Amino acid sequence: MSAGHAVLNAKTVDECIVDQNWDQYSPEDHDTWNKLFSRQVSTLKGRACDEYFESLRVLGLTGETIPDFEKMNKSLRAATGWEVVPVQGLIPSRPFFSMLANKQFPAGNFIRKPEELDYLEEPDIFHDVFGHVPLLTHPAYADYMLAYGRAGHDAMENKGVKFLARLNWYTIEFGLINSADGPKIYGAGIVSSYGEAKYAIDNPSSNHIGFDLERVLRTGYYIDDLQASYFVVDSFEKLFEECIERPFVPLYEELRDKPQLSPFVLEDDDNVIRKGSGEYWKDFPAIKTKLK
Ligand code: HBI
Ligand code: FE
Repeated sequence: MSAGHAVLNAKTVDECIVDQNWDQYSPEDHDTWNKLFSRQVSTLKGRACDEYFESLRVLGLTGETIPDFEKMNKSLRAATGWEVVPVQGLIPSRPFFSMLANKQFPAGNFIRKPEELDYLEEPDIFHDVFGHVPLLTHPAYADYMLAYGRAGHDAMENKGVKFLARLNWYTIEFGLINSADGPKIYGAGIVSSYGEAKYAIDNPSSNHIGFDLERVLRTGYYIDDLQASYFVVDSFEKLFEECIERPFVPLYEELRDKPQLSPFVLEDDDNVIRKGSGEYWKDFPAIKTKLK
């Protein structure tokens, strides 16, 4: 299977969709999926939320072979009406938001090479299907993803994509959720990452901050490193209520002139669940790449 490549010149949803070509995956591809899946399921034990493991069961996802989207979609549609649609890789924001607003999750159809096991530039089928797709079987989380997609077009018309990308980053990609024994992982970027799954929970470096919509919309991030702060929601229902009750467009106007906040610095009104030691990033050069 050829490596993925962004189709950022595509305009319409149809231009982004490809066949999964499940029969073209090589034995090496299936073996890579199997290795990633088995290692990550054991890494997530005790670190990911119960809802995530329940969603793997609902989807019937196992490590044997790369999932066939058509088969997987039967369980996903039955759970929440969502479906996974194969794309070549990252797609432009407009078709991306349109697909989410249509309960379609665009998943890369390629898998990383064995030598890329621990990090790759672009989301592959493991990041998308093991990371993002399972929780789409959870009704409240699926509703949040639908609302996120619907907010996308308004954001594009009102210079709000930067804010929505931060919301995406600190919930869909790197979110934590409270549980009886502390914050647990649900964000796809951590769920699908061997190193970050351990760092986010076990390593005392990072801050765990109670989710607050305005704080998240103003907080920048680095795309190429572990997080200095993670935001913790109480439940997916609460995340949905907090993010969907307030109209976003006026919020973009209100926040546009306020200074960007840093994930490296706690604010006085942060609901600090865990103050990080900062050990991990203490040697960061003073100016790393600009926070997004
Ligand atoms: N394309 N395939 C794919 N997957 C994503 O998660 C994705 C994308 N394009 C745009 C995008 N995410 C983000 O820029 C938006 O969340 C803002
Ligand atoms: Fe992702």
